[in-house]
Amino acid sequence: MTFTRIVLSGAIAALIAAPAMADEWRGWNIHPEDYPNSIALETFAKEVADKTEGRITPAVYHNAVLGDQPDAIEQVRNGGLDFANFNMGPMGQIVPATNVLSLPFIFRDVDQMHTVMDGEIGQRFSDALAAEGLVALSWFDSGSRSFYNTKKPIETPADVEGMKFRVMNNDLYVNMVDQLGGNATPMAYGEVYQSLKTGVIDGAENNYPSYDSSNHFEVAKYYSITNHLIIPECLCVSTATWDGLSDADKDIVKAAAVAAAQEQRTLWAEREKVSRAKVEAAGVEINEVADPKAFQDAMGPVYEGFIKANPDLEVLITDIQSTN
Ligand code: GTR
Repeated sequence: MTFTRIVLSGAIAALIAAPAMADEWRGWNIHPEDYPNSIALETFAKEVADKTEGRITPAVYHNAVLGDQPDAIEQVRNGGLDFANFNMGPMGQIVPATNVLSLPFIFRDVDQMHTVMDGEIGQRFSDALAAEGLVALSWFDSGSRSFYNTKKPIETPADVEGMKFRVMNNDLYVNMVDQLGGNATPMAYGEVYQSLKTGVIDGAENNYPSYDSSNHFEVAKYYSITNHLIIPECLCVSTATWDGLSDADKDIVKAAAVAAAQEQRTLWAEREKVSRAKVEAAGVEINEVADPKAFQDAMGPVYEGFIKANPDLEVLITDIQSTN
């Protein structure tokens, strides 16, 4: 046997013996490990690893350790990260159609949001995301968002006047707070606690689970139920990652994402109650606003400005509004 033949047969034997290299996926998550979204992402990861028999091993990085949300969206788009759970709020700056989901009071309630997102209209948003490098495989619940602050209960739009609120990174939210007479500061989620504590801002807005898990309730003790935003969240995979999958693996990944969303929605409903009870027990003052319609009426100019700037998106608004 010549030297070349010995080396070659050795190399072939090593190849046969070595298990196929696993495809290690990196996933971004903003929330801590015990949050409903985090638990569902872990279920997704486990399901994909199990069903592909370890050929794909997704790992979830919690607590935004891989960067803040706008950066992470870019990373998933360019294939630097493989998957993530994104809120559609910051997505609007990149995929304009998704701004429709950030219009205040666009959905009547969370059930209507799910009907819309799980149906044909949701597919239109998925198509818009796909054109920008993001494959939305399923939709998570994010409840509804209300204002909270360090100063006083908000009863009417006039109470917002002169107050400084943190908003997510999207011009629509700046306009929303402007129309109520307040000042809006776009800021990364991770900076809000300290900014509330030091008085850089007076308040922010979010759902109960995030208000709780971010500990904002410790420093901003007035939570006023405005329910002004109901924003869906996606479980998104990078198009670069998705395109590299066989059809059979696409089916596995899609099914795992749908199952994860089902789990997330169940956990979410429970967590909303738990978080509300927790913040109340910690001394948070929760109030229903006196006239919810007054807040809704104040949003007229937000809609008018949006439709003027995006006439092609008006049909999405009317289609959502006419969905039961
Ligand atoms: C949460 C949402 C996060 C993030 C955060 C924020 O409700 O789940 O993705 O958008 O709000 O306010 O930045």
